Amino acid sequence: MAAAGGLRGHSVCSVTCPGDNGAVDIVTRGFVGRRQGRDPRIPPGQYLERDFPVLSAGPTPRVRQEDWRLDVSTPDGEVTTLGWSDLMALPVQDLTTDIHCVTKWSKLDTTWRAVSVDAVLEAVGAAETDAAFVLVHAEGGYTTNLPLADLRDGRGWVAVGYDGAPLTPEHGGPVRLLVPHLYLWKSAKWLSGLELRREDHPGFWEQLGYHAYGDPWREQRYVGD
Ligand SMILES: Nc1nc2c(c(=O)[nH]1)N[C@H]1C(S)=C(S)[C@@H](COP(=O)(O)O)O[C@H]1N2
Ligand SMILES: [Mo]
Repeated sequence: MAAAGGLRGHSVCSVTCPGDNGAVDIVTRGFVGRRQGRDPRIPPGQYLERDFPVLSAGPTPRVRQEDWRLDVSTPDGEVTTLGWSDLMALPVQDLTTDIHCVTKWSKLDTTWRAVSVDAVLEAVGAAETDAAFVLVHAEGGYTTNLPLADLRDGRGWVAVGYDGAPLTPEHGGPVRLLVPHLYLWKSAKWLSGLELRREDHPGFWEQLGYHAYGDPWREQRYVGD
């Protein structure tokens, strides 16, 4: 079940993350902070990142657009599969949003091309369901869980482009999930399945002690936060 390979980019955050240095924090708050201001879009404990770091718990799968498949399954075990051309037949939208990684970087105003999860659920006839949770599956075995409600109403996206170009393999191309209001580990790269479930089931990082929900504004990094 676990994704293969080491935990690249996910050594213990409290030791290795910039922005986690108490001394720097104090200086920022007490002196620099008041003059420079702090962007209110950056959640507590996060720092502003201008690059786009790659964080993958394993090797990068190479999936061609024409080979990409998304299996959407219902709690009763009905599976509907979408391919690339099915996805492209749905409304593709441009969106700008902020993203927040639990390793403490946040990136503002990132631009994506994506289909809403609403449109995907509609297309596979799963919009009406008694499922309350989703276990998201990715090529390579990565999984992550979240309430279905958090993917609805334009809050969850099936992304195919980033910054004016097709999504690169490193960032989850050809297709990744994007759930900007939760920590970015919920945004599964190389999306391969949406398993609609009545009960919650912890995914890869969630089984390793990360928070079941992961709201950056409430700093829900680990179980118990
Ligand atoms: N399939 C898969 N999706 C994944 C991951 C992963 O290891 N495998 N890492 C997650 C984590 S922890 C983060 S922070 C983001 C990183 O996305 P990026 O590499 O595009 O910055 O992807 C998330 N989605
Ligand atoms: Mo992450």
